[in-house]
Amino acid sequence: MSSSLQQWVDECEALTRPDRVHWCDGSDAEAARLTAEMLEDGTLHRLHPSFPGCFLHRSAPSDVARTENLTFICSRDPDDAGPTNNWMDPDEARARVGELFRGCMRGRTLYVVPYLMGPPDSPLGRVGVEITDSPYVVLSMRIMTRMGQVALDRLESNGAFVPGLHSVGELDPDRRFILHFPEDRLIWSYGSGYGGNALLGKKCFALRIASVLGRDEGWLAEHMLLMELEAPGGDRIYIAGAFPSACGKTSLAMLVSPLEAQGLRVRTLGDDIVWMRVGEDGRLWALNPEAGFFGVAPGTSRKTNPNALITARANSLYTNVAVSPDGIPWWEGIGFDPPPGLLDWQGRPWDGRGPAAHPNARFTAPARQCPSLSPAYDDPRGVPISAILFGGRRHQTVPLVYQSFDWEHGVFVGATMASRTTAAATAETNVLRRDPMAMLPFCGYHMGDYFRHWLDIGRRLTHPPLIFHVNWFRQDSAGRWLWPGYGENVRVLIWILERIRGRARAAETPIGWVPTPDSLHLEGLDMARPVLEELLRVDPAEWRAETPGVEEFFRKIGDRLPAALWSQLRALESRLASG
Ligand code: GTP
Ligand code: SPV
Ligand code: MN
Repeated sequence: MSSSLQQWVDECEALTRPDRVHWCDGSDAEAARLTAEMLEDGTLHRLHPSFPGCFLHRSAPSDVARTENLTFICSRDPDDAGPTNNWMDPDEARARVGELFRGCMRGRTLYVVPYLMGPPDSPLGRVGVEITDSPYVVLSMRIMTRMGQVALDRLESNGAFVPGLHSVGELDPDRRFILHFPEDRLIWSYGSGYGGNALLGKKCFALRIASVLGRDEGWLAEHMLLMELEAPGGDRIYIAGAFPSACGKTSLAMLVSPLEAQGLRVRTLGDDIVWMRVGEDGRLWALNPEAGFFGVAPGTSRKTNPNALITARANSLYTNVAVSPDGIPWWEGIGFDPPPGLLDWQGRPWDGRGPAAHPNARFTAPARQCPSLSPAYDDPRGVPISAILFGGRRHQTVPLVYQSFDWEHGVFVGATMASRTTAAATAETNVLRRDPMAMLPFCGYHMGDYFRHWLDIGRRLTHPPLIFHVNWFRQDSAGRWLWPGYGENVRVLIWILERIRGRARAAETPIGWVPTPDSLHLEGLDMARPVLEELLRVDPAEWRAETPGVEEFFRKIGDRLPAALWSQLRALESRLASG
């Protein structure tokens, strides 16, 4: 084992004073032992035998989502964190939060969790080591990453790893900090046991720290799904898509195509994080560094996402869902009535008022169990990307789909996207905010530099993916969805495929290329023509009302915003003025 790893573990042990230290090997026996202990002490609860190997976990009620206000980038220079991140001086952070870690594991076990992000043998793969006092985190990391011996083996070869120190502390939001030290590639997380705050391989490493690595080394770490679209005849293309938290990545990645009989099929590679590099062939290559899905439960049903239900039917954790007295998980939008005697997400008899499951209740399930998993999922090279999608929850203004004019305009589209906030984070929900590339909470450095990095990557691509914006969430004046969504989204993917092939018709508008009504494959879908026209409508007046918000956001980014994006804004304004 690497001596620097042993040294860091010793330091953490001296700081946190655990009663025991356990090095995790990721074995079945280890998982069985931890599970038994957690059943014993009430951290986990058994579920119905028809969910073999599945358990329920209930969080502290004040610890059910990411806490963006308590998440910090601790770069030496505050300017490197940029105006969209919280910043804390690294020395101050070490002193303040070091005090919280001091002795915090007394009476507890310190688990050393080595994990690999990316397929074994992939040049893009990276090792992380999380130290945690939460056995729930250990079990979750075992699902979400390639954990244990496989990571230690990889560590042997070059010794480099991203260290992350985590303690649940007192689970007190007033004593909670999610800290990233980009210069040291180090993560400190104190006071939360919730996924994105506590499973350090995910948002902390694979996005915030990895985005910095990508900036320095010339690649991209993105908050994206990764999917394969198979066309009649067997041709396959790969698509990556960035939608903000709880805006449909898992659902799109696991989509069951209503047109399978016609040879149109979707396969899943990833649902949350993508690492992308420029290949020697001038294409953009992508892989999913994770090994599991930490998916939103509410809204998941046999109709909306059957593959997710199958994936999470065994060997999975359910967090903050409701359960029937005999241990059947239940949540809003699951597609059947609440069983009698339902217990809500806090374990209380549900009185029918308020949600039974927490709106951000989640399942943690192994990717291997996904029926639609693509054979390319753990290809060490990754897959070549033909299209990038940006999207969010937009009730008005934004059409079902449009194509950017080119890479630079596509970067502008991603940089200026906005979405309504969701229960995935603790702040107010359903308010519209700019969330560039769905990375607002996850970019580990200055957002202006991040946009420049995207533009630089584009210059290195001789065969860049086409860039699109999608919006499944447009509403009519009564607040009803205009588009059926879910499986039917494949119809938009078909249009995208045909655009890549140079076949589908499109109308040029001030914001980009929009499908002509007859260019969408809508056979078998009962959609009235006026609804379709409303879905595809681009109203210059509405878009003119949109640009001041973009300008305000660009001013906030400040002088590190690439001039090319200002030019894009001015060009859009002038197209809208004449439109
Ligand atoms: P994170 O894991 O937080 O990053 O979320 P995600 O982007 O993977 O979102 P997910 O697919 O889990 O969807 C979140 C919510 O949006 C669920 O309640 C879904 O049912 C709902 N949703 C997903 N796709 C659609 C769609 O096409 N139309 C509508 N109306 N809702 C959707
Ligand atoms: C998100 O919030 O975007 C998630 C869930 O994917 S978490 O891993 O908790 O960040
Ligand atoms: Mn996410």
